[in-house]
Amino acid sequence: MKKLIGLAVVIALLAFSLPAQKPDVSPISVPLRFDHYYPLDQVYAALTALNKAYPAMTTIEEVGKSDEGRPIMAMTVNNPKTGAALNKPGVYVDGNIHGNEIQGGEISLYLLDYLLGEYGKNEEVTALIDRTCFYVVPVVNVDGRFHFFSDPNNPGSNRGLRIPTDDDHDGLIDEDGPDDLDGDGNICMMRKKDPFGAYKTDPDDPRLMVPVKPGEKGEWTILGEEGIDNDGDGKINEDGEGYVDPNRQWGFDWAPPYVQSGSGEYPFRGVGLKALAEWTFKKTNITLGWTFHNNGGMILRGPSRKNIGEFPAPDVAVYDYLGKQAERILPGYKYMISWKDLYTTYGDSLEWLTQTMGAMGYVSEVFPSDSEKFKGASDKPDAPAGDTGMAAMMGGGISEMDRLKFSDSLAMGELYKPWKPFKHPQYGDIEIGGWVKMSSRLSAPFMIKDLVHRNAMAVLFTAKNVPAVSLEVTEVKQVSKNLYRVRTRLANSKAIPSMTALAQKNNIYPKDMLKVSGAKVLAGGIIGDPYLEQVAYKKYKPELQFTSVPGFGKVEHQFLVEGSGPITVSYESRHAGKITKTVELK
Ligand SMILES: [Ca+2]
Ligand SMILES: [Ca+2]
Ligand SMILES: [Ca+2]
Ligand SMILES: [Ca+2]
Ligand SMILES: [Zn+2]
Repeated sequence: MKKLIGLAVVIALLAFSLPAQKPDVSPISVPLRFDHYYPLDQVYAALTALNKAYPAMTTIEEVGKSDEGRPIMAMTVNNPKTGAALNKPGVYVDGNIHGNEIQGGEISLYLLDYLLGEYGKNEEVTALIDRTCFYVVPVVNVDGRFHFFSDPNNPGSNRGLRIPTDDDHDGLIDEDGPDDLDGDGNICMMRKKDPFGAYKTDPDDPRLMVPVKPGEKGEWTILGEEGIDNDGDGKINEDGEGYVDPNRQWGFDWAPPYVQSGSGEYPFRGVGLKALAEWTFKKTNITLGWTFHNNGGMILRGPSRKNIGEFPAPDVAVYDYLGKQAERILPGYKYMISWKDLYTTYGDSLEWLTQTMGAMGYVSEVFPSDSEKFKGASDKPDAPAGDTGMAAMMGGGISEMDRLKFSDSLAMGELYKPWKPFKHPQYGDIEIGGWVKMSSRLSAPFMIKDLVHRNAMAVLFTAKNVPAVSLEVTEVKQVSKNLYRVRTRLANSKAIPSMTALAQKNNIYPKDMLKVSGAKVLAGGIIGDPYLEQVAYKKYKPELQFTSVPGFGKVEHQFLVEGSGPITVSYESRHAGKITKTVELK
Protein backbone atom coordinates (compact mmCIF):
# COMPACT_ATOMS: atom_id res chain seq x y z
CA MET A 1 0.00 0.00 0.00
CA LYS A 2 1.22 3.44 -0.85
CA LYS A 3 0.20 5.99 1.68
CA LEU A 4 -0.59 9.27 0.11
CA ILE A 5 -0.76 11.38 3.26
CA GLY A 6 -1.45 14.95 2.33
CA LEU A 7 -1.30 14.12 -1.33
CA ALA A 8 -4.95 14.82 -2.04
CA VAL A 9 -4.33 18.43 -1.06
CA VAL A 10 -1.31 18.57 -3.33
CA ILE A 11 -3.23 17.14 -6.26
CA ALA A 12 -6.12 19.53 -5.70
CA LEU A 13 -3.69 22.43 -6.03
CA LEU A 14 -2.61 21.37 -9.50
CA ALA A 15 -3.58 23.71 -12.28
CA PHE A 16 -4.42 20.80 -14.56
CA SER A 17 -3.50 17.22 -15.10
CA LEU A 18 -3.46 15.02 -18.17
CA PRO A 19 -6.19 12.39 -18.28
CA ALA A 20 -5.11 8.83 -17.45
CA GLN A 21 -4.80 6.62 -20.50
CA LYS A 22 -8.14 4.89 -21.03
CA PRO A 23 -7.99 1.36 -22.43
CA ASP A 24 -9.85 0.63 -25.63
CA VAL A 25 -13.09 -1.02 -24.55
CA SER A 26 -14.42 -2.03 -27.95
CA PRO A 27 -15.57 -5.66 -28.08
CA ILE A 28 -12.95 -8.20 -29.07
CA SER A 29 -13.61 -10.21 -32.21
CA VAL A 30 -11.64 -12.57 -34.45
CA PRO A 31 -9.51 -11.79 -36.41
CA LEU A 32 -7.89 -9.88 -33.59
CA ARG A 33 -6.65 -6.34 -34.08
CA PHE A 34 -3.11 -5.31 -33.28
CA ASP A 35 -3.43 -1.55 -33.23
CA HIS A 36 -3.36 -1.15 -29.45
CA TYR A 37 -2.14 -2.94 -26.33
CA TYR A 38 -4.62 -5.25 -24.64
CA PRO A 39 -5.41 -4.65 -20.97
CA LEU A 40 -5.71 -7.94 -19.08
CA ASP A 41 -9.49 -8.16 -19.48
CA GLN A 42 -9.07 -7.89 -23.23
CA VAL A 43 -6.45 -10.65 -23.24
CA TYR A 44 -8.98 -12.95 -21.54
CA ALA A 45 -11.68 -11.80 -23.97
CA ALA A 46 -9.39 -12.43 -26.94
CA LEU A 47 -8.66 -15.99 -25.80
CA THR A 48 -12.38 -16.63 -25.37
CA ALA A 49 -13.06 -15.18 -28.83
CA LEU A 50 -10.38 -17.39 -30.42
CA ASN A 51 -11.75 -20.44 -28.64
CA LYS A 52 -15.24 -19.61 -29.84
CA ALA A 53 -14.07 -19.08 -33.42
CA TYR A 54 -11.95 -22.24 -33.52
CA PRO A 55 -13.53 -24.64 -31.01
CA ALA A 56 -12.23 -27.85 -32.60
CA MET A 57 -8.59 -26.76 -32.62
CA THR A 58 -8.28 -24.92 -29.33
CA THR A 59 -8.56 -25.63 -25.64
CA ILE A 60 -8.50 -22.99 -22.94
CA GLU A 61 -7.25 -23.95 -19.49
CA GLU A 62 -6.75 -22.14 -16.26
CA VAL A 63 -3.19 -22.98 -15.32
CA GLY A 64 -3.67 -21.61 -11.84
CA LYS A 65 -4.34 -18.43 -9.96
CA SER A 66 -1.96 -15.56 -9.34
CA ASP A 67 -0.97 -14.18 -5.97
CA GLU A 68 -3.92 -11.79 -6.18
CA GLY A 69 -6.26 -14.52 -7.42
CA ARG A 70 -6.45 -13.74 -11.11
CA PRO A 71 -6.56 -16.72 -13.49
CA ILE A 72 -3.47 -17.50 -15.56
CA MET A 73 -4.83 -18.79 -18.85
CA ALA A 74 -3.28 -21.12 -21.41
CA MET A 75 -4.48 -21.96 -24.89
CA THR A 76 -3.54 -25.24 -26.53
CA VAL A 77 -3.71 -25.43 -30.31
CA ASN A 78 -3.99 -28.98 -31.52
CA ASN A 79 -5.75 -30.72 -34.37
CA PRO A 80 -7.34 -33.75 -32.68
CA LYS A 81 -7.87 -35.41 -36.08
CA THR A 82 -4.12 -35.87 -36.41
CA GLY A 83 -3.62 -37.15 -32.88
CA ALA A 84 -3.54 -36.19 -29.25
CA ALA A 85 -1.46 -33.14 -28.28
CA LEU A 86 0.91 -35.14 -26.07
CA ASN A 87 1.82 -37.43 -28.97
CA LYS A 88 3.22 -34.58 -31.05
CA PRO A 89 6.17 -32.27 -30.55
CA GLY A 90 5.00 -29.40 -28.33
CA VAL A 91 5.90 -25.75 -28.76
CA TYR A 92 5.57 -23.63 -25.64
CA VAL A 93 5.19 -19.84 -25.83
CA ASP A 94 4.72 -17.39 -22.99
CA GLY A 95 4.85 -13.67 -22.45
CA ASN A 96 4.63 -10.89 -19.92
CA ILE A 97 6.26 -12.73 -17.00
CA HIS A 98 7.56 -9.27 -16.15
CA GLY A 99 4.45 -7.19 -15.51
CA ASN A 100 5.57 -4.18 -17.52
CA GLU A 101 6.85 -6.19 -20.50
CA ILE A 102 3.46 -6.47 -22.06
CA GLN A 103 4.26 -7.09 -25.75
CA GLY A 104 4.63 -10.83 -25.08
CA GLY A 105 0.86 -10.89 -24.57
CA GLU A 106 0.24 -9.36 -27.97
CA ILE A 107 2.83 -11.62 -29.64
CA SER A 108 1.15 -14.68 -28.11
CA LEU A 109 -2.29 -13.54 -29.22
CA TYR A 110 -1.01 -12.71 -32.69
CA LEU A 111 0.63 -16.11 -33.00
CA LEU A 112 -2.63 -17.83 -32.02
CA ASP A 113 -4.75 -15.64 -34.29
CA TYR A 114 -2.34 -16.16 -37.20
CA LEU A 115 -2.01 -19.94 -36.80
CA LEU A 116 -5.73 -20.51 -36.43
CA GLY A 117 -6.67 -18.05 -39.16
CA GLU A 118 -4.24 -19.55 -41.67
CA TYR A 119 -5.05 -23.18 -40.90
CA GLY A 120 -6.54 -24.75 -44.00
CA LYS A 121 -5.51 -21.72 -46.10
CA ASN A 122 -1.74 -21.67 -45.91
CA GLU A 123 -0.11 -25.03 -46.64
CA GLU A 124 2.86 -24.58 -44.33
CA VAL A 125 0.76 -23.49 -41.38
CA THR A 126 -1.65 -26.35 -41.97
CA ALA A 127 1.17 -28.91 -42.09
CA LEU A 128 2.80 -27.41 -39.01
CA ILE A 129 -0.35 -27.54 -36.92
CA ASP A 130 -1.14 -31.05 -38.10
CA ARG A 131 2.16 -32.40 -36.78
CA THR A 132 2.74 -30.25 -33.68
CA CYS A 133 0.85 -28.68 -30.85
CA PHE A 134 1.20 -25.21 -29.34
CA TYR A 135 0.90 -24.33 -25.68
CA VAL A 136 0.52 -20.58 -25.32
CA VAL A 137 0.37 -18.60 -22.08
CA PRO A 138 0.02 -14.98 -23.24
CA VAL A 139 0.31 -13.43 -19.79
CA VAL A 140 2.24 -15.17 -17.03
CA ASN A 141 2.26 -12.22 -14.63
CA VAL A 142 -1.46 -11.45 -14.78
CA ASP A 143 -1.37 -9.25 -11.69
CA GLY A 144 1.53 -7.36 -13.21
CA ARG A 145 -0.26 -6.72 -16.47
CA PHE A 146 -3.41 -5.66 -14.67
CA HIS A 147 -1.58 -3.16 -12.49
CA PHE A 148 0.68 -1.92 -15.27
CA PHE A 149 -2.39 -0.68 -17.13
CA SER A 150 -4.45 0.45 -14.17
CA ASP A 151 -1.83 2.05 -11.90
CA PRO A 152 0.55 4.94 -12.37
CA ASN A 153 3.84 3.47 -13.57
CA ASN A 154 6.93 4.21 -15.52
CA PRO A 155 8.11 2.00 -18.40
CA GLY A 156 10.33 -0.03 -16.08
CA SER A 157 8.14 -0.37 -12.99
CA ASN A 158 5.65 -3.02 -11.96
CA ARG A 159 7.75 -5.97 -13.09
CA GLY A 160 7.35 -8.21 -10.10
CA LEU A 161 4.89 -10.53 -8.43
CA ARG A 162 2.37 -9.13 -5.97
CA ILE A 163 4.12 -10.52 -2.94
CA PRO A 164 4.48 -7.83 -0.27
CA THR A 165 8.14 -7.57 0.71
CA ASP A 166 9.94 -5.31 3.18
CA ASP A 167 12.76 -4.20 0.89
CA ASP A 168 14.44 -1.79 3.32
CA HIS A 169 13.99 -4.11 6.32
CA ASP A 170 12.41 -1.45 8.54
CA GLY A 171 9.54 -3.67 9.65
CA LEU A 172 7.04 -1.97 7.35
CA ILE A 173 5.97 -3.62 4.13
CA ASP A 174 5.71 -1.81 0.78
CA GLU A 175 5.28 1.43 2.71
CA ASP A 176 7.02 3.80 0.33
CA GLY A 177 6.72 3.30 -3.40
CA PRO A 178 6.65 5.96 -6.11
CA ASP A 179 3.68 8.35 -6.05
CA ASP A 180 1.92 9.87 -9.01
CA LEU A 181 2.25 13.38 -7.64
CA ASP A 182 0.64 15.16 -10.57
CA GLY A 183 -2.02 12.51 -11.09
CA ASP A 184 -1.41 11.91 -14.79
CA GLY A 185 -1.17 8.11 -14.60
CA ASN A 186 2.60 8.10 -15.07
CA ILE A 187 5.52 7.91 -12.72
CA CYS A 188 7.89 10.38 -14.33
CA MET A 189 11.09 11.96 -13.04
CA MET A 190 11.67 14.77 -10.54
CA ARG A 191 14.35 17.44 -10.87
CA LYS A 192 15.28 20.51 -8.86
CA LYS A 193 17.06 23.73 -9.76
CA ASP A 194 20.54 23.49 -8.28
CA PRO A 195 23.63 25.47 -9.28
CA PHE A 196 25.68 22.52 -8.01
CA GLY A 197 23.66 19.98 -9.98
CA ALA A 198 25.28 17.54 -12.37
CA TYR A 199 23.04 18.54 -15.30
CA LYS A 200 22.14 21.62 -17.28
CA THR A 201 19.42 22.32 -19.81
CA ASP A 202 20.26 20.92 -23.23
CA PRO A 203 20.93 23.96 -25.46
CA ASP A 204 19.38 22.09 -28.39
CA ASP A 205 16.09 21.35 -26.64
CA PRO A 206 15.01 22.75 -23.27
CA ARG A 207 13.07 19.57 -22.46
CA LEU A 208 16.28 17.59 -22.17
CA MET A 209 19.29 17.86 -19.90
CA VAL A 210 22.94 17.19 -20.54
CA PRO A 211 25.69 16.50 -17.98
CA VAL A 212 27.80 19.52 -17.09
CA LYS A 213 31.46 19.44 -18.01
CA PRO A 214 34.11 19.69 -15.29
CA GLY A 215 34.19 23.26 -13.95
CA GLU A 216 30.94 24.19 -15.65
CA LYS A 217 28.06 25.60 -13.59
CA GLY A 218 25.27 23.14 -12.95
CA GLU A 219 21.56 23.80 -13.24
CA TRP A 220 19.63 20.68 -12.28
CA THR A 221 19.80 17.81 -9.82
CA ILE A 222 17.83 14.72 -10.79
CA LEU A 223 15.92 13.51 -7.75
CA GLY A 224 14.67 10.25 -9.18
CA GLU A 225 11.19 8.91 -9.77
CA GLU A 226 8.10 10.80 -8.71
CA GLY A 227 7.43 10.24 -5.04
CA ILE A 228 7.51 11.51 -1.49
CA ASP A 229 8.81 10.06 1.77
CA ASN A 230 5.59 8.28 2.67
CA ASP A 231 6.79 6.85 5.98
CA GLY A 232 9.01 9.72 7.08
CA ASP A 233 12.17 7.63 7.33
CA GLY A 234 14.26 10.11 5.37
CA LYS A 235 14.23 8.02 2.20
CA ILE A 236 12.03 8.39 -0.83
CA ASN A 237 10.57 5.47 -2.79
CA GLU A 238 12.72 2.98 -0.90
CA ASP A 239 10.12 0.21 -0.48
CA GLY A 240 7.58 -0.14 -3.26
CA GLU A 241 5.35 -3.02 -4.32
CA GLY A 242 7.20 -6.36 -3.92
CA TYR A 243 9.86 -6.88 -5.08
CA VAL A 244 9.86 -10.51 -6.10
CA ASP A 245 11.02 -11.07 -9.68
CA PRO A 246 9.05 -13.86 -11.38
CA ASN A 247 11.97 -14.60 -13.66
CA ARG A 248 14.39 -15.24 -10.76
CA GLN A 249 12.01 -17.53 -8.92
CA TRP A 250 12.31 -20.80 -10.84
CA GLY A 251 13.61 -23.92 -9.20
CA PHE A 252 16.67 -24.58 -11.31
CA ASP A 253 19.75 -22.71 -10.07
CA TRP A 254 17.71 -20.50 -7.74
CA ALA A 255 19.77 -18.35 -5.37
CA PRO A 256 18.71 -16.30 -2.34
CA PRO A 257 18.17 -12.52 -2.63
CA TYR A 258 21.63 -11.67 -1.31
CA VAL A 259 23.02 -13.45 -4.37
CA GLN A 260 20.23 -12.72 -6.87
CA SER A 261 18.16 -9.67 -6.11
CA GLY A 262 14.41 -10.19 -6.36
CA SER A 263 14.59 -13.98 -6.10
CA GLY A 264 12.14 -14.18 -3.18
CA GLU A 265 12.47 -16.16 0.04
CA TYR A 266 12.40 -19.53 -1.72
CA PRO A 267 11.78 -20.86 -5.26
CA PHE A 268 8.21 -20.76 -6.60
CA ARG A 269 7.11 -18.45 -3.82
CA GLY A 270 4.64 -17.07 -6.37
CA VAL A 271 1.61 -19.38 -6.39
CA GLY A 272 0.90 -18.67 -10.06
CA LEU A 273 4.46 -19.47 -11.07
CA LYS A 274 4.36 -22.72 -9.16
CA ALA A 275 1.11 -23.64 -10.88
CA LEU A 276 2.65 -22.81 -14.26
CA ALA A 277 5.72 -24.94 -13.53
CA GLU A 278 3.50 -27.88 -12.58
CA TRP A 279 1.30 -27.38 -15.62
CA THR A 280 4.16 -27.24 -18.09
CA PHE A 281 5.90 -30.16 -16.43
CA LYS A 282 2.94 -32.36 -17.38
CA LYS A 283 3.38 -31.33 -21.01
CA THR A 284 6.22 -33.77 -21.45
CA ASN A 285 6.23 -33.15 -25.19
CA ILE A 286 7.45 -29.56 -24.90
CA THR A 287 10.39 -29.57 -27.26
CA LEU A 288 10.84 -25.90 -27.90
CA GLY A 289 10.00 -22.82 -25.88
CA TRP A 290 9.91 -19.09 -26.48
CA THR A 291 9.43 -16.61 -23.72
CA PHE A 292 8.91 -12.93 -24.50
CA HIS A 293 10.34 -9.97 -22.65
CA ASN A 294 11.31 -6.40 -23.45
CA ASN A 295 13.52 -4.75 -24.44
CA GLY A 296 16.62 -4.20 -26.51
CA GLY A 297 16.30 -6.52 -29.51
CA MET A 298 17.93 -9.75 -28.35
CA ILE A 299 17.35 -13.41 -29.04
CA LEU A 300 18.85 -15.07 -25.98
CA ARG A 301 19.73 -18.64 -25.27
CA GLY A 302 21.18 -20.16 -22.11
CA PRO A 303 23.08 -20.96 -20.12
CA SER A 304 22.12 -18.22 -17.71
CA ARG A 305 25.30 -18.47 -15.68
CA LYS A 306 28.85 -19.29 -16.72
CA ASN A 307 29.46 -22.06 -14.21
CA ILE A 308 26.44 -24.04 -15.36
CA GLY A 309 28.68 -24.84 -18.32
CA GLU A 310 28.17 -24.45 -22.04
CA PHE A 311 25.56 -26.70 -23.66
CA PRO A 312 26.89 -29.78 -25.49
CA ALA A 313 28.20 -29.05 -28.98
CA PRO A 314 25.39 -30.76 -30.93
CA ASP A 315 22.82 -28.59 -29.10
CA VAL A 316 24.85 -25.43 -29.66
CA ALA A 317 24.89 -26.18 -33.39
CA VAL A 318 21.09 -26.30 -33.41
CA TYR A 319 20.77 -23.15 -31.26
CA ASP A 320 23.10 -21.31 -33.62
CA TYR A 321 21.32 -22.45 -36.76
CA LEU A 322 17.91 -21.42 -35.49
CA GLY A 323 19.11 -18.33 -33.61
CA LYS A 324 20.89 -16.89 -36.63
CA GLN A 325 17.80 -17.39 -38.75
CA ALA A 326 15.73 -15.65 -36.08
CA GLU A 327 18.16 -12.70 -36.33
CA ARG A 328 17.30 -12.41 -40.02
CA ILE A 329 13.59 -12.55 -39.31
CA LEU A 330 14.01 -9.85 -36.67
CA PRO A 331 16.19 -7.07 -38.07
CA GLY A 332 17.96 -5.16 -35.32
CA TYR A 333 17.93 -8.15 -32.95
CA LYS A 334 21.08 -9.95 -31.90
CA TYR A 335 21.35 -13.65 -31.15
CA MET A 336 23.21 -13.89 -27.85
CA ILE A 337 24.16 -16.14 -24.94
CA SER A 338 22.49 -14.73 -21.88
CA TRP A 339 25.24 -14.96 -19.22
CA LYS A 340 28.02 -14.06 -21.61
CA ASP A 341 26.53 -11.33 -23.75
CA LEU A 342 23.97 -9.85 -21.35
CA TYR A 343 24.26 -10.73 -17.66
CA THR A 344 24.12 -13.61 -15.23
CA THR A 345 20.77 -14.67 -13.83
CA TYR A 346 19.78 -17.27 -11.28
CA GLY A 347 16.48 -19.14 -11.36
CA ASP A 348 15.13 -17.93 -14.68
CA SER A 349 12.40 -19.68 -16.61
CA LEU A 350 14.44 -20.40 -19.74
CA GLU A 351 17.07 -22.32 -17.80
CA TRP A 352 14.27 -24.26 -16.09
CA LEU A 353 12.89 -25.16 -19.51
CA THR A 354 16.21 -26.37 -20.89
CA GLN A 355 17.70 -27.97 -17.78
CA THR A 356 14.70 -29.61 -16.13
CA MET A 357 12.36 -30.20 -19.06
CA GLY A 358 15.01 -30.93 -21.68
CA ALA A 359 13.53 -28.50 -24.20
CA MET A 360 15.40 -26.00 -26.32
CA GLY A 361 14.39 -22.42 -25.89
CA TYR A 362 14.91 -18.76 -26.53
CA VAL A 363 14.07 -15.51 -24.82
CA SER A 364 13.15 -12.71 -27.16
CA GLU A 365 13.86 -9.28 -25.71
CA VAL A 366 11.60 -7.48 -28.12
CA PHE A 367 11.81 -3.91 -29.31
CA PRO A 368 15.28 -2.69 -30.17
CA SER A 369 15.39 0.85 -28.77
CA ASP A 370 16.66 2.25 -32.03
CA SER A 371 13.41 1.32 -33.72
CA GLU A 372 12.25 4.73 -32.47
CA LYS A 373 15.21 6.58 -33.84
CA PHE A 374 14.35 9.77 -35.69
CA LYS A 375 17.10 9.69 -38.24
CA GLY A 376 19.56 12.53 -38.00
CA ALA A 377 17.84 14.33 -35.13
CA SER A 378 21.09 14.33 -33.24
CA ASP A 379 24.58 12.98 -33.48
CA LYS A 380 24.87 12.88 -29.70
CA PRO A 381 25.60 9.63 -27.93
CA ASP A 382 23.22 8.21 -25.36
CA ALA A 383 22.12 10.83 -22.87
CA PRO A 384 20.41 9.00 -20.04
CA ALA A 385 19.41 12.11 -18.07
CA GLY A 386 15.82 11.73 -17.03
CA ASP A 387 15.66 8.39 -18.78
CA THR A 388 14.55 5.17 -17.15
CA GLY A 389 18.03 3.86 -17.74
CA MET A 390 16.92 0.93 -19.86
CA ALA A 391 17.48 2.69 -23.16
CA ALA A 392 20.89 3.73 -21.93
CA MET A 393 21.66 0.13 -21.03
CA MET A 394 20.37 -1.50 -24.18
CA GLY A 395 19.87 1.35 -26.59
CA GLY A 396 22.81 0.76 -28.84
CA GLY A 397 23.71 4.29 -29.83
CA ILE A 398 20.34 6.02 -29.88
CA SER A 399 20.25 9.36 -28.15
CA GLU A 400 17.44 10.72 -26.04
CA MET A 401 17.12 13.53 -28.59
CA ASP A 402 16.42 10.98 -31.33
CA ARG A 403 13.70 9.45 -29.23
CA LEU A 404 12.24 12.82 -28.35
CA LYS A 405 12.04 13.84 -31.98
CA PHE A 406 10.45 10.49 -32.74
CA SER A 407 7.84 11.27 -30.09
CA ASP A 408 7.30 14.75 -31.52
CA SER A 409 7.09 13.68 -35.13
CA LEU A 410 5.52 10.22 -35.04
CA ALA A 411 3.48 10.26 -31.85
CA MET A 412 2.56 13.96 -31.67
CA GLY A 413 4.56 14.34 -28.49
CA GLU A 414 2.63 11.73 -26.52
CA LEU A 415 5.64 9.73 -25.33
CA TYR A 416 7.36 12.49 -23.39
CA LYS A 417 5.97 14.87 -20.79
CA PRO A 418 7.52 18.33 -20.68
CA TRP A 419 8.78 19.47 -17.26
CA LYS A 420 6.19 21.20 -15.08
CA PRO A 421 6.62 22.91 -11.70
CA PHE A 422 5.44 21.09 -8.59
CA LYS A 423 5.50 21.82 -4.85
CA HIS A 424 7.06 18.80 -3.17
CA PRO A 425 6.51 18.27 0.58
CA GLN A 426 10.18 17.46 1.15
CA TYR A 427 12.05 19.00 -1.78
CA GLY A 428 10.01 22.20 -2.14
CA ASP A 429 9.90 23.67 -5.64
CA ILE A 430 10.69 20.95 -8.14
CA GLU A 431 9.72 19.95 -11.67
CA ILE A 432 8.17 16.74 -12.92
CA GLY A 433 8.57 15.45 -16.44
CA GLY A 434 10.08 12.84 -18.73
CA TRP A 435 9.09 9.65 -20.49
CA VAL A 436 5.56 8.36 -19.91
CA LYS A 437 4.52 4.82 -18.99
CA MET A 438 3.60 3.71 -22.51
CA SER A 439 6.99 4.67 -23.99
CA SER A 440 10.63 3.62 -24.02
CA ARG A 441 10.11 -0.14 -23.82
CA LEU A 442 6.88 -0.35 -25.78
CA SER A 443 6.54 0.39 -29.47
CA ALA A 444 4.24 3.21 -30.38
CA PRO A 445 0.91 1.55 -31.28
CA PHE A 446 1.37 1.95 -35.03
CA MET A 447 4.45 -0.31 -34.81
CA ILE A 448 2.84 -3.18 -32.88
CA LYS A 449 1.83 -5.22 -35.90
CA ASP A 450 5.32 -5.38 -37.34
CA LEU A 451 6.77 -6.35 -33.97
CA VAL A 452 4.26 -9.10 -33.23
CA HIS A 453 4.36 -10.54 -36.74
CA ARG A 454 8.15 -10.77 -36.92
CA ASN A 455 8.40 -12.33 -33.47
CA ALA A 456 5.63 -14.81 -34.30
CA MET A 457 7.49 -15.74 -37.49
CA ALA A 458 10.67 -16.38 -35.49
CA VAL A 459 8.63 -18.76 -33.33
CA LEU A 460 7.23 -20.45 -36.41
CA PHE A 461 10.59 -20.89 -38.14
CA THR A 462 11.93 -22.66 -35.07
CA ALA A 463 8.63 -24.52 -34.60
CA LYS A 464 8.94 -25.88 -38.13
CA ASN A 465 12.20 -27.40 -36.93
CA VAL A 466 10.83 -29.51 -34.11
CA PRO A 467 11.75 -33.11 -34.86
CA ALA A 468 9.93 -34.86 -37.71
CA VAL A 469 10.95 -38.47 -37.27
CA SER A 470 10.08 -41.20 -39.75
CA LEU A 471 10.49 -44.92 -39.15
CA GLU A 472 11.41 -47.21 -41.99
CA VAL A 473 12.00 -50.95 -41.93
CA THR A 474 14.81 -50.99 -44.46
CA GLU A 475 15.40 -54.73 -44.58
CA VAL A 476 13.78 -58.04 -43.67
CA LYS A 477 16.29 -60.71 -44.72
CA GLN A 478 16.01 -64.41 -44.05
CA VAL A 479 19.27 -65.61 -42.51
CA SER A 480 18.22 -69.23 -41.93
CA LYS A 481 14.96 -71.05 -41.40
CA ASN A 482 12.90 -68.90 -38.97
CA LEU A 483 15.74 -66.44 -38.39
CA TYR A 484 15.51 -63.00 -39.89
CA ARG A 485 17.68 -59.93 -39.95
CA VAL A 486 15.52 -56.83 -39.59
CA ARG A 487 16.96 -53.36 -40.07
CA THR A 488 15.25 -50.12 -39.18
CA ARG A 489 16.01 -46.50 -39.83
CA LEU A 490 14.78 -43.56 -37.80
CA ALA A 491 15.35 -40.34 -39.73
CA ASN A 492 14.76 -36.77 -38.61
CA SER A 493 14.16 -34.27 -41.41
CA LYS A 494 14.32 -31.26 -39.08
CA ALA A 495 17.00 -29.45 -37.09
CA ILE A 496 15.95 -30.16 -33.52
CA PRO A 497 16.92 -33.62 -32.21
CA SER A 498 14.37 -35.98 -30.71
CA MET A 499 16.23 -35.46 -27.42
CA THR A 500 18.77 -32.77 -26.67
CA ALA A 501 22.34 -33.81 -25.96
CA LEU A 502 21.98 -31.97 -22.65
CA ALA A 503 18.94 -34.02 -21.66
CA GLN A 504 20.80 -37.21 -22.62
CA LYS A 505 23.96 -36.24 -20.78
CA ASN A 506 22.04 -35.47 -17.60
CA ASN A 507 19.60 -38.34 -18.04
CA ILE A 508 16.69 -35.96 -17.47
CA TYR A 509 13.97 -38.30 -18.72
CA PRO A 510 13.67 -41.66 -20.55
CA LYS A 511 15.23 -41.77 -23.97
CA ASP A 512 13.30 -42.65 -27.12
CA MET A 513 12.29 -46.30 -27.29
CA LEU A 514 12.41 -48.50 -30.34
CA LYS A 515 10.75 -51.82 -29.78
CA VAL A 516 10.25 -55.01 -31.80
CA SER A 517 7.38 -57.26 -30.74
CA GLY A 518 5.47 -60.22 -32.14
CA ALA A 519 8.43 -62.60 -32.33
CA LYS A 520 11.48 -63.54 -30.30
CA VAL A 521 14.29 -61.03 -30.63
CA LEU A 522 17.62 -62.79 -30.16
CA ALA A 523 19.80 -59.75 -30.65
CA GLY A 524 19.38 -56.08 -31.34
CA GLY A 525 21.53 -53.01 -31.43
CA ILE A 526 22.56 -49.82 -33.10
CA ILE A 527 24.28 -50.11 -36.45
CA GLY A 528 27.67 -48.44 -36.56
CA ASP A 529 28.49 -49.22 -40.16
CA PRO A 530 25.83 -50.95 -42.26
CA TYR A 531 28.33 -52.16 -44.88
CA LEU A 532 30.90 -53.52 -42.48
CA GLU A 533 28.16 -55.21 -40.45
CA GLN A 534 29.17 -53.35 -37.32
CA VAL A 535 26.40 -53.55 -34.79
CA ALA A 536 26.66 -52.68 -31.09
CA TYR A 537 24.34 -55.33 -29.72
CA LYS A 538 22.58 -54.59 -26.46
CA LYS A 539 23.09 -57.30 -23.84
CA TYR A 540 19.77 -57.28 -22.05
CA LYS A 541 16.27 -56.93 -23.51
CA PRO A 542 17.51 -56.65 -27.11
CA GLU A 543 13.94 -56.10 -28.34
CA LEU A 544 13.91 -52.69 -26.63
CA GLN A 545 16.44 -50.11 -27.77
CA PHE A 546 16.97 -46.74 -26.09
CA THR A 547 17.91 -44.20 -28.67
CA SER A 548 17.58 -40.68 -30.00
CA VAL A 549 17.50 -39.17 -33.45
CA PRO A 550 19.80 -36.23 -34.18
CA GLY A 551 18.64 -33.16 -36.08
CA PHE A 552 18.95 -33.60 -39.86
CA GLY A 553 20.18 -37.11 -39.17
CA LYS A 554 19.36 -40.76 -38.75
CA VAL A 555 19.91 -43.75 -36.51
CA GLU A 556 19.76 -47.35 -37.70
CA HIS A 557 19.20 -50.54 -35.77
CA GLN A 558 19.53 -54.20 -36.53
CA PHE A 559 17.54 -57.01 -34.93
CA LEU A 560 17.91 -60.77 -35.28
CA VAL A 561 14.42 -62.13 -34.95
CA GLU A 562 13.23 -65.71 -34.65
CA GLY A 563 9.77 -66.57 -35.88
CA SER A 564 7.46 -65.94 -38.80
CA GLY A 565 4.50 -63.83 -39.77
CA PRO A 566 3.85 -60.24 -38.73
CA ILE A 567 6.02 -58.35 -36.26
CA THR A 568 5.54 -54.83 -34.97
CA VAL A 569 8.22 -52.18 -34.80
CA SER A 570 7.25 -49.24 -32.65
CA TYR A 571 8.96 -45.98 -31.81
CA GLU A 572 8.02 -43.74 -28.94
CA SER A 573 9.60 -40.41 -28.08
CA ARG A 574 8.62 -37.67 -25.68
CA HIS A 575 9.49 -35.01 -28.22
CA ALA A 576 9.04 -36.76 -31.54
CA GLY A 577 5.76 -38.62 -31.20
CA LYS A 578 4.87 -42.27 -31.74
CA ILE A 579 5.12 -44.45 -34.84
CA THR A 580 4.20 -48.10 -35.35
CA LYS A 581 5.06 -50.27 -38.38
CA THR A 582 4.09 -53.85 -39.07
CA VAL A 583 6.17 -56.11 -41.34
CA GLU A 584 6.04 -59.80 -42.29
CA LEU A 585 8.86 -62.16 -41.53
CA LYS A 586 9.00 -64.12 -44.78
CA1 LIG B 1 9.89 -1.34 4.49
CA1 LIG C 1 8.48 -3.71 -0.99
CA1 LIG D 1 10.86 2.77 4.87
CA1 LIG E 1 10.50 6.54 3.01
ZN1 LIG F 1 11.79 -9.35 -18.67
